[in-house]
Amino acid sequence: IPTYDPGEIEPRWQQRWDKDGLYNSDIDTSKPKHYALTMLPYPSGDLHIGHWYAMTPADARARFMRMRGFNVLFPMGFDAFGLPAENAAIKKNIHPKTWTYANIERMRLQLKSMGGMFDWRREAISADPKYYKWSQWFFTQLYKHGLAYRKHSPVDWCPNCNTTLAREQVWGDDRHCERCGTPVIKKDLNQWFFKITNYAEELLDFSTIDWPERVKTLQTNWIGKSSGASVTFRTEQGDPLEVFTTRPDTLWGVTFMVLAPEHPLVAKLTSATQKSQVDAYLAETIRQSDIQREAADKEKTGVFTGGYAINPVNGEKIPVWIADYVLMTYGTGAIMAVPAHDQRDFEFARKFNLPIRVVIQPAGEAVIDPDTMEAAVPAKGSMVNSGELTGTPENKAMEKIIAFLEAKKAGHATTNYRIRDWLISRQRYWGAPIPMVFCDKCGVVPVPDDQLPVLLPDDVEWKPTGESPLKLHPTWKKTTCPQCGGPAERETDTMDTFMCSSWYHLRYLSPNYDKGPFDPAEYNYWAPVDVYTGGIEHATMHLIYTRFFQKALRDMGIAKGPEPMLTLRNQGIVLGEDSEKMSKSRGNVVAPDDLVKAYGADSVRAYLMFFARWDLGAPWNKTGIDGTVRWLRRVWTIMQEPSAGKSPSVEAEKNLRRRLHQTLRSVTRDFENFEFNTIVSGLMELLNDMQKFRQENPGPSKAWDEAVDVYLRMLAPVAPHISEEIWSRLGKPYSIHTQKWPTVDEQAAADETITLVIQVNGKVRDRLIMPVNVSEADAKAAALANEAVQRALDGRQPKQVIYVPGRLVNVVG
Ligand code: ANZ
Ligand code: ZN
Repeated sequence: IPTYDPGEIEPRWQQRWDKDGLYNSDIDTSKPKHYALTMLPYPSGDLHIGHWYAMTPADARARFMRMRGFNVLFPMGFDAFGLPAENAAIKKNIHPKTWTYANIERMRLQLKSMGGMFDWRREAISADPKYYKWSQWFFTQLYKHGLAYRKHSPVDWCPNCNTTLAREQVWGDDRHCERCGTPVIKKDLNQWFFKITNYAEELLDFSTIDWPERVKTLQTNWIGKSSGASVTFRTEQGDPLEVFTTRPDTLWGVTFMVLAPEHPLVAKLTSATQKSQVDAYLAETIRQSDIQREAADKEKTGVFTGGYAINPVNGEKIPVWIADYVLMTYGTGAIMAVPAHDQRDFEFARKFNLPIRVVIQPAGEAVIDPDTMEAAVPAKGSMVNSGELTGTPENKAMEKIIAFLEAKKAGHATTNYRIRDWLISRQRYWGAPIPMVFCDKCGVVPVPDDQLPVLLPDDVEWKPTGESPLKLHPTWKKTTCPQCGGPAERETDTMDTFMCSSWYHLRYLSPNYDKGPFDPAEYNYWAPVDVYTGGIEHATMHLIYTRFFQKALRDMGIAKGPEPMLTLRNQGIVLGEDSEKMSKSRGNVVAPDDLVKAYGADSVRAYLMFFARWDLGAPWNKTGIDGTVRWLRRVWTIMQEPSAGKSPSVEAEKNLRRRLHQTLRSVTRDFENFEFNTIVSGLMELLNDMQKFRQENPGPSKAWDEAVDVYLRMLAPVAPHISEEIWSRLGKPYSIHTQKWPTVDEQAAADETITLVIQVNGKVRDRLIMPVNVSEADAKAAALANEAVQRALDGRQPKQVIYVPGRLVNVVG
């Protein structure tokens, strides 16, 4: 047997598989389909160990599913638009397109070196015009269906990246840009939005998908549903002042109201004497973010407007304040303050000496004194000090107050969601141009289908003006109106790249199709995605956006079904050896290429599956990989050693088969459950037993041949090259990857048993089948519980129980 040389074996097989189209997946209605998807990489330049950690097990599982008889689609592509390309362009003076496509070339080769079963014919790159034509088409479809709209609105703006940022792209207390760390500022711009809020309720329904609890919780919190009431107060000037409250049953406890500083009624409510104070406060708060303003530990600030509103339940005159802890972006931007029962209102009341009135009394507790209370009282109990509703028990309070408000025409039950519409506009160059045209006569006009794509011009210049290069381009934005033919201007904003990645799984189905975003025949066969794998960090943005997208496509009649991906699983993170996040600046980055060069892709794949629980991740451990390398070398020699010498006994073969089929059973189950580390450790242990068997029984053996065959099939998804090479050297039919996954022989896998004779006072009463390694206590207990024994004892207590290991139990009594 030659020595194991992955450097020779691996590229050779990769070329062969490629040439034979081994991983082409085409429609085949004779087989059940399985669409396995792993999150596509951003072409940042290098595939890092995290990509391998995420993708190797996904690939192994796709291979496993294929061997189990599914027609598997496992595609790959690149999320190719976005800021880093543009930043690189500015820094290094390379065109974003050049930078991006050079990186894609490089990363594609790296991905190929992994030996993945990607069907490269289906590669999709979101920056290709043939791709973004359809991103643009979706945009116009959403617009035509009322799901895209334009609105003048304040946005978070990164002065360094010169772009708007989504809520999720702003981080930390200092509100810095996710990409570059620069503190963000507010800017007012005309922006495009998608109406994701239309789907807030439906997005809370996870009943048709198998997704991790953590993701479902993160999405549920992100959507942030609360049930309560809308209550309309009236200002002294007679304007309706609507508030959202989750506790309308505390309406008698309202002692002041608070408006967000941006609230439209602030100017009108502000009295002449309070004006200068109000103006000063506005100037100071407007810069802050919602996140800063909402922080619970923040010292409360605010000012009195000098205006009043009338409480609709009792006609009381309530002072109206402004304070930054009330957000304009939630509810109605105004609150009724109930300091006795809401902690934020309580702190505000104490700070500004405002009255506190208890209106909910917890059962069995002493009456609370508002003058001495030190925190808001949880509003659990019956209503007190509440006019005609006083005495209403907790379980009736909501129902009664809603009826009361409706009768007075002062309010009604309502639901509020925290989720905001999806801001799509980016004032950047390297993205899909938003396909809209502005005409003086016709207004906003979508670019007609036959004029798509709106191509991104290559000849742009970067000037540090803060403006998008598209805006500065001398001719690009000048166009004619698709409706009247008159002169018009193009939208110069490009789309958030999360738009492109919301539907990439559909583009994979037919990346060259030009009559629609996807070929309906491919869609009808492959959709939806059966298993999606990727990082938990996408729980709220990408994974909500893509679900919204699917629902919108369904409602527009473009796609079918409520969900894009049926099963989702998240991998953990590979940290640096120092347990820190891997990063160039820390110098703790592990480069997969170096590992592949040193050990071969199969060893790297197997080690990545072995060294941590996939869903948890772990710090990288350099020394561990040696064990994996040694294991594969042993596989190489043991599996290929020719048989010669003494053949095994029937007993020895039986034992080998038991171990083999037990391992097959657990490996199969582990693949199903995404438990990849125990697959590799199971195979390692089985190899030890096989080696021992072979040392004792080196001669020809059917059980041994079966073990080699089954072992290689189990190994194939994990280490596709070495298993193919050994398989072919043993003269088995090409390719191992098109072989069937072996079936567990349950009889062979069953634990070995013995038959115990059960006696009472020396007389045989029954026989029991027990595991071969049954303990004395278990054997005795089984005998005593036996019905025949009970009958023979006839109520007598056993005096003694004798156990003869492996043979009998005698009950004396
Ligand atoms: C009176 C009240 C009494 C409230 C009480 C709570 C407890 P969630 O659950 O997050 O939906 N609120 C409403 N709009 C607000 C805004 N724009 N900015 C800040 N706070 C706002 O919170 C809803 C509650 O948060 C509402 O119910 C309101 O205070 C406050 F014992 O009204 B509540
Ligand atoms: Zn026009």
